[in-house]
Amino acid sequence: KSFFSAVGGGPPPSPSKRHTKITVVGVGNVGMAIAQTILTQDLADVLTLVDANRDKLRGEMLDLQHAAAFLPRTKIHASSDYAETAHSDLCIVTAGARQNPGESRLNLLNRNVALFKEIIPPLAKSSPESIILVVSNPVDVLTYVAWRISGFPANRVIGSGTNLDSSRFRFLIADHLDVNAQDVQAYIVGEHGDSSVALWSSISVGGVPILSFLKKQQISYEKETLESIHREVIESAYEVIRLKGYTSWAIGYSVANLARSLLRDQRRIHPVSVLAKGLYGIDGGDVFVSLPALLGRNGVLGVTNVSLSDEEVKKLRESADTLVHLQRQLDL
Ligand code: 6V0
Repeated sequence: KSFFSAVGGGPPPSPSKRHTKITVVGVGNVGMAIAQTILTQDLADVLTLVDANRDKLRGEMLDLQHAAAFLPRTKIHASSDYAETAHSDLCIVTAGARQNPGESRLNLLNRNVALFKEIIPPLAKSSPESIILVVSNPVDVLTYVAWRISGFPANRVIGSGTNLDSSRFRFLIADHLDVNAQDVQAYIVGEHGDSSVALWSSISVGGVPILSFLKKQQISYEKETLESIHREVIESAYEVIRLKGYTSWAIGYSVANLARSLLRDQRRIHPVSVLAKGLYGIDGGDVFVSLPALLGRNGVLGVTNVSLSDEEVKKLRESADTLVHLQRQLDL
C-alpha cells in the first residue's frame, strides 16, 4: 500500500517532465562552495556531484542531503560514474590537480590536461546538449582544452574567467566609496589572474561614469590609485590562499550567479572566458579569454563591443598571445 492514496482513482502524478539538472565535477573546496550556493539559491531540481575520491564524494553528498529540511527541494546524487550525469543542463568542472612545490606551471597544466581527458569525454557524451562551465585553473587554457576535447560549439563552453576578479574589483571600489557593490559596474577582462586587464572607462556607480564624474568635479585622481585597486584585486586571491589555504565562498557565489544567468535565460552581461578569436584584434589563434559576454539559456549569446583604449587592447592581445603560445606546448 502506498503512502498516498490516489485522488479520484486516477493515475499517480507523473514526475515533472522538465528538470533543471546541474552536475558539479570535483567536490573540493570550490566544488562544494558552488554546490551549496546552488542549493540555497534554488537553481536546480537535480544536483549531481562527481569526484574520483569516492569516500569524500559520498560524505559530501550525505552532508548536503541532511540539510534537506532547511532547503528548497533538490535531488542530490553523487557518483564517480558519468552515466549519473546524463541529461545535465549545466556541467561545472572544478576538478584540478594542485601545484607541487617547485613544479612548473606548464607541468601542472599538462597534468590538468590529462585530467580533462578523463573527465570531459564521458561528461560530454552523457549530456551532449549541456553547457560546460570550467572553473579549474588555469581557467582560460583549460576552457580551451574542454572546448577542444568536447567538440561542443564555442557558445556552450565557458570559463568562469574574470567574473570573480570583477566582483573583487566591484567590492573594492564599493568599499572605497562606501556604497553597495551591486550598484558598482566595473569590468576586468583578459586572462584570469596576474595579467588581467581593468577597464577603467567601464566603471560606473549608480549609472554615473566614474572617470568623467571625477574629471567634471575637478577632483584629481591619481592613475596610481586606480592601478593600486587593480593590483589589490590580483593580490587578494594570493592573500586568501596564504591565509586560509584556498578560496571558496566568492567563487561559489560567482559561479552560482553564472548558473542563474545561463539556466534562467537572464541575458545578463558577465566577464567570462569565451572563444575570443577575431574579437578585439585577437588574431593569433583559438584562444579563450574573458570578455563581457551576454549569457542566456544557449550559453554565450554574444560579446559586447566595448571601446577599449590602445593600452587595454595591447594588454589583451599580449595575454592572448601568451595563452596561444602555452597552448601550443600542450599534450592535446
Ligand atoms: P581541491 O579542494 O583540491 O579539489 C579538487 C577536487 O578534484 C578533489 O576533490 C579531487 O578529488 C577532485 N579530482 C581530482 N581528480 C579528479 C578526477 N579525475 N575526476 C574527478 N574529480 C577529481 O581544489 P579546490 O576545490 O580548492 O580548487 C579546484 C580548482 O578550482 C583548482 O584548479 C583551483 O585553482 C580552481 N579555482 C579557480 C578559481 C577561478 O576563479 N576560476 C577560483 C578558485 C579556485
